[in-house]
Amino acid sequence: MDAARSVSTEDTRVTIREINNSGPFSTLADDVRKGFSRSPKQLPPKYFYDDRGSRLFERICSAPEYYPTRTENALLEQKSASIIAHVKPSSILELGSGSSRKTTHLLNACDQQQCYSKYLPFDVCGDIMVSAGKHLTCRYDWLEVEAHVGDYCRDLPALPGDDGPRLVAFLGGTIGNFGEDEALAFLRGIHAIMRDEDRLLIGADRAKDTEVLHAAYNDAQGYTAAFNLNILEVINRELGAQFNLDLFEHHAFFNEPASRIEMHLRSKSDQMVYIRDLDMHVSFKRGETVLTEISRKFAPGALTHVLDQAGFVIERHFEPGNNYYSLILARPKSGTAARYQASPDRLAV
Ligand code: AVJ
Repeated sequence: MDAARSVSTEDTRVTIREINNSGPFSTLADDVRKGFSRSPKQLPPKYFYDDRGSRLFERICSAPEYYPTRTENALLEQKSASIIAHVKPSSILELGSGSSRKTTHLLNACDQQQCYSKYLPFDVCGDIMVSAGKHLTCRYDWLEVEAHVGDYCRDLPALPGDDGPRLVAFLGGTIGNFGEDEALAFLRGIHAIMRDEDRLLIGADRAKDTEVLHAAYNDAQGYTAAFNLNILEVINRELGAQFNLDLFEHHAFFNEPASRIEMHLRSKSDQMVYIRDLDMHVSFKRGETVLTEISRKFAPGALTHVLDQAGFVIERHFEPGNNYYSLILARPKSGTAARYQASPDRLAV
């Protein structure tokens, strides 16, 4: 069953395929009901990113305390030429492409090396990919953009294959927002759509001084706090809830034993909140917190381990002088990539 729908755009070099266009909030009701029924309460971080949340996230990325974006960007700027020369991709598939800003380093390298790859952004929001795609086709006269709308945790199997090597990019350090099992399952899902000559390019944040980490998630301008609180605004709007944002506060800290940042929303008082569309009353004790995001900070060995478990070997590992961040190029372990190449009887896995 191929439910994908192709939508035409004015720009003939930007096409968009809707694998799943139910939008970012189609699972919100279920997730909110479940998350508020748990103890401790919890919400999935993917709901931060409505229009306002996405703008706040952009602010976070340029805040002086938030080093990951800058660091990854510098690594991509320096290493894209060698990555493209090595992989010679016929297509670049980017999971969670957003504004595609990070991708320009890879595309610049393609341009310089006359490696005319197709670009396949994959995200929940089609509009952003179309406007980013138009921008990119203006900049690169050879570029074709085939945007895919869907949920990259679920819809990867519906992606089209490719004849040449594919570079699958998962940047920004988002792998850190998954728990251990989730991260492994996600990487295995990527592995399942890769062939031997394909490569995974993944960015991950590293463990470092607590003060540096703390500052990155508690920026002085308060962008991270506003970003965190915005998830309540999303629930108010999408589910007719009555959260008063003044009665919650941002709380982010480094959980050192678990090597992860935890972002919470902390209730400033005893309160009861009604969520109309769920017909649900949720009570909060003063000081009680809702976990809204984990952001794991990896040791190099932990990255090698999870990639190994998912069927990858690290081919190149780029890091800055301060070891703040890892940009990793990995390939499927020999003989483990089955799709397209294997004889049909080997596809039953
Ligand atoms: C870029 C999505 C991985 O975990 O650092 C930034 C999101 N949360 N500040 C991260 C985020 C709070 C971010 N990711």
